[in-house]
Amino acid sequence: MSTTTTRTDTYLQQASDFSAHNYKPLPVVLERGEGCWVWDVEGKKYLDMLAAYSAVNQGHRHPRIIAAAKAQMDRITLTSRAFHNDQMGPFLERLCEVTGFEKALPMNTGAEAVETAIKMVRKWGYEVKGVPEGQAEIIVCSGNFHGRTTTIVSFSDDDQYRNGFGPFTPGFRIVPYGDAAAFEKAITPNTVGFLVEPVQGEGGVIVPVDGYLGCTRDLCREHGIAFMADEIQSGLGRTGRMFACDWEDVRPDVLIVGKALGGGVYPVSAAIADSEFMDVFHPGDHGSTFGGNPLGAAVGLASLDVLIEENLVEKSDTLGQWFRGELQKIESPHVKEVRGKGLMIGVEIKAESGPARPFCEALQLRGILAKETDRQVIRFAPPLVIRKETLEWVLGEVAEVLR
Ligand code: IF1
Repeated sequence: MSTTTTRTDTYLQQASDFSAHNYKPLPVVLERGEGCWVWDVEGKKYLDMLAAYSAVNQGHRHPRIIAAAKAQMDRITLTSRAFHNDQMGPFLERLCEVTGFEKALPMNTGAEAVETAIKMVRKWGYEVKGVPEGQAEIIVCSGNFHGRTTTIVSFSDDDQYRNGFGPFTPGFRIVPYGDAAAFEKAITPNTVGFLVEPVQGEGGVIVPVDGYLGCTRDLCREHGIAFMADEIQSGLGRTGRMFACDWEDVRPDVLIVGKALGGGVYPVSAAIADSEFMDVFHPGDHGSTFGGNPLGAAVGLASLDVLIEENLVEKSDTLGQWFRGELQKIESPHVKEVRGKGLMIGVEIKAESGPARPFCEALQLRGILAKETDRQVIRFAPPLVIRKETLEWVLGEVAEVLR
């Protein structure tokens, strides 16, 4: 029997032949995106309920962000920091204005911004706090995900992220997420920082008990420890506030942003802090070829403008509350819990019902792209521009799949 080879098959084979197998993507090959929708090479339309892990909060190819990118491409795209460019200053001023901090150090990927924050806080520990050289400790949480560099996976407690990548960077202590008493017990005179996701993404959309951020923030102030919020995924409107820390009115000492800062168009990230921390960096201490480049800066500025002028934070809050409530009403023998904040939502599948992956595959057949996280959790994190009518359709499909 002749089997026709589809375009999808051709692309899957090519990816398998020539790419490292460091992912197991759903077998769908996308070629176009607009707003919340993407199309595969067979012409099939899908609703994107992942938004590239919250890097596409403004929707695919937002016209204003694309226009900013195209316009900048016709001027200058990369100078390196050996020279100044006319886009970085306006972008960083806007970023500081939106976040309420004095200075920002621009990088590209989230991991680079996390590494920047670690280096900043360690050096602050030695030069300002007076911790003995080489003794700085940073407390992190179980179930953390902060990136994939060897230093960052050094403090992961997920074996898959660490296996085979040693030797690891010392100077990190892991405490249970959400447990302020455990955090306090882990503090030593050499503790310089606490690195935490205000809502854990990859850990399975874990929202800490109310007051956790405020309590640990106070303990940090009491002990002269830098509270470092990794808002790379939870930030920029994802949880229904500009930053997830805002839910507890917590102002971190160091704010780490990425993903949606690049509007789904270009990698833009930053470590943001007041001068007390930022001024430990002197020329030549730290940098990156692309960090602060004019194209990324123009895109970053447009990404922030769209987020604010289209009121996407408010939309995430109201739509997310409604959507979560509706998901909770679905009668299903498989659902253990629906949790999240804003449009950062996880539907935990009971262990006896097997992993979340088959449910994501069933959703794919119905034209919905969602990705499991932490094996048991279906993550729903659509672009924040999604319309309520679209989510009403999603609810019908999800209800059938979950039943
Ligand atoms: C992958 C996870 C999500 C992040 C937080 C830093 C970073 C991320 C809170 C690093 C990146 C991405 C990375 C991507 C899949 C995705 C992910 F599953 F890995 F954990 F979203 F939950 N802090 N998360 O979520 O930013 O260097 O990637 O720009 O590595 O598989 P990055």
